[in-house]
Amino acid sequence: MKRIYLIGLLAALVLVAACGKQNKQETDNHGAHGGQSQVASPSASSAGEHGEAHGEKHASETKKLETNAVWKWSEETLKSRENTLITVQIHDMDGKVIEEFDINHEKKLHLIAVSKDLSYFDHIHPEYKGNGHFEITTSFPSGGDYKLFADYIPTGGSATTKSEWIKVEGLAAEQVPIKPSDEHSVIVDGVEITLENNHPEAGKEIELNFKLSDAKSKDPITDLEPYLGAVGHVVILSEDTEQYLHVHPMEEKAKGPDAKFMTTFPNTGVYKIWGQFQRNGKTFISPFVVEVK
Ligand SMILES: [Cu+2]
Repeated sequence: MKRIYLIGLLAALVLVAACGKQNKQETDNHGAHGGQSQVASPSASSAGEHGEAHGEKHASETKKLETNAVWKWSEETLKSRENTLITVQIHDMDGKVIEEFDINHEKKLHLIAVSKDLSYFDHIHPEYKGNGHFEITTSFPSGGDYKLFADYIPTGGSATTKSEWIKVEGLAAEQVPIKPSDEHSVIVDGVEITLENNHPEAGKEIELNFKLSDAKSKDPITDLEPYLGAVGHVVILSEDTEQYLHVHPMEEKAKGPDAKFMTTFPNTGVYKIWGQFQRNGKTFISPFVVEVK
């Protein structure tokens, strides 16, 4: 009697396991059970490890998962050069917490902070605390208005950017005009970076090629290290900070002297481009201002 009971139980367990598998497949195929994060979690994290796949992923995404970000800071009044804890809570449009995020460029969420005149740029990575909650302690160099951008992909959704203005008390830095420059090269940390093909047209896909050479010897740089899993990372903002552009490296494994990225400027106007690269364990930022016609 006991043995029969055990066999029955075993059979039931096997059945349950098989059903579980099938359910998971259905979830993956139809994405109908968005709430079942426990089921979706293993596939989500493994997919994120393959950075190369993410370009294709954008193209094949058809589902629409809308999300929102709620920003909070620990201090009531923020002061320049003083630490503040910034938290970002991501939820869907019904206020339900988003649990799962695709890993994009090695991170679940990228936080970009810029001053209103775009002269200050910071790219940081808040820690994921679970339940759609990210946090990071940071500070701002001077008084003024800053805009924060959270860049993330909710699993089952597409690349999302949410922003918030933040006011910082303290001595303001001198405003720098955002002007397209005739010079297409900058020198940062002994590296000369030239932005080629920088006559972009609105609505047309363009390849942005950063060419890197030693500022003194003019020798091509060929020892770039991966930064966030690729040859570099590029952030682009329109002058009015309304347009945040997603940029995709062409050859992630490139080491220089060329670092190529694809993007499309949506409108005419002035845009600022920040290319971030890494060499000898140190990252450096090359800023450019271009006019899109
Ligand atoms: Cu980032």
